[in-house]
Amino acid sequence: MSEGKPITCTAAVAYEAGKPLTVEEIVVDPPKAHEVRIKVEYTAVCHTDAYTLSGVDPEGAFPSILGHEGAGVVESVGEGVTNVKAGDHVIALYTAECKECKFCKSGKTNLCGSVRATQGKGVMPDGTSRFHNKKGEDLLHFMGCSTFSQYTVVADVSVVAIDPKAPLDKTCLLGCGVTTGYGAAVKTADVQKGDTVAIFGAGTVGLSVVQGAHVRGASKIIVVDINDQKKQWSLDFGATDFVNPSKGLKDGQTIVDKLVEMTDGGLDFTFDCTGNTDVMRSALEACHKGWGQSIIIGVAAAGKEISTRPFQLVTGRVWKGSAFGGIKGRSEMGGLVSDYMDGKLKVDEFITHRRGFTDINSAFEDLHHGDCLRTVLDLSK
Ligand code: NAD
Ligand code: AHE
Ligand code: ZN
Repeated sequence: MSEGKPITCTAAVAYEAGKPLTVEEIVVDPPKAHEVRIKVEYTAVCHTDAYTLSGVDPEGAFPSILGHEGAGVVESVGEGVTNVKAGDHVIALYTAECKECKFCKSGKTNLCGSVRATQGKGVMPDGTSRFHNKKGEDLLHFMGCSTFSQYTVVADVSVVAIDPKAPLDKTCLLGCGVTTGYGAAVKTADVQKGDTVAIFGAGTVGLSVVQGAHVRGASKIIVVDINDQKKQWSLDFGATDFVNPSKGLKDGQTIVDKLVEMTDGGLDFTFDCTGNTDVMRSALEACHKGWGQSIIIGVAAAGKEISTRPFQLVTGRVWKGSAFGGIKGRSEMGGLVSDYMDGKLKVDEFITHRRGFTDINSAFEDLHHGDCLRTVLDLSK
């Protein structure tokens, strides 16, 4: 029995920005009150992990254990934990849900105030870390999840139990990319039948927006991506059109001109899934005058700012953002898992690569290739 004792296991440690992760043995302390220790079975690598490792995340701190798209089995729980128990199959939640704070009670947002401040500093809610390397140095947590370790400790508000019949090597993707894009379409934007939609960036997040817009019966779903390899995937997930702005435009035509022309004045909804602030501007300006809404999902580097002429907003276009697709993890993840199990939500289709955990640096390389949506890592290998 490991309960109550430190566990020595393998983790991938980010010691320095811009450097490969170090795969080494670490020590994971037992969970304290209102904490949960999880045996992570599978994790995928999200673009945001690469963003933070690159050094451009204002909240990025080192040494740390990255990873936030993971699923596993509860090994043990600390005092006072009632929402999960040892043996439960779980998904780690980077957007916590305490159900008690001002945010959770507002009914207006999925953002939760309970642990976000300490999460951003890379520590548990009591201000300390559960991770130590063999030299005895503390290692920071990341996004309240740190799934790049065979064992992790999270706050009880940052974990949800799921149907044990659901395969963890697939449902790990619901920890971020798929949920984020799908939720942005069906919750944040609340796309309705017949709406016109454009998605900039066809990675896992963008293609999940496509999936959500398709499920809602959008009449036009235009994907904009600079990589032609994304065309077939876009169509497979339900896009009606694909535009590559680096070659699909007439002389002097901008991507905004092209989209406005294709939609008789602009789109009902656009989504940025690139993190590029110039793209965000185009996405806003491609919205229909009077009512078009542009949803920012992409994460931009420190120092980057968005801009447009205020006239764009005065004339009725709306700029919004979406974190984790507006989904409340503890209340709504069960529904997404059953939709997946019932064949109503595609998840498997995003897994283009599989690797053993110790090959994690290659998984970061995979992200830079057009043939990769998600690499799933098996923590047992
Ligand atoms: P990804 O790298 O797999 O996909 C990005 C896509 O954008 C690629 O297909 C790329 O070819 C395309 N692209 C790049 N520049 C472009 C341009 N100028 N015009 C059109 N297309 C362009 O990434 P992902 O995992 O799908 O994540 C997308 C973004 O969403 C990232 O910024 C990530 O950090 C962010 N993200 C945000 C949330 C959230 O909750 N807000 C959650 C997950 C990911
Ligand atoms: N640390 C960054 C913010 C990064 C960010 O915006 N993260 C998204 C999730 S990305 C998942 O792949 C998010 O949910 N943000 C809301 C939140 O509370 O973090 C920075 O710029 O400081
Ligand atoms: Zn992510």
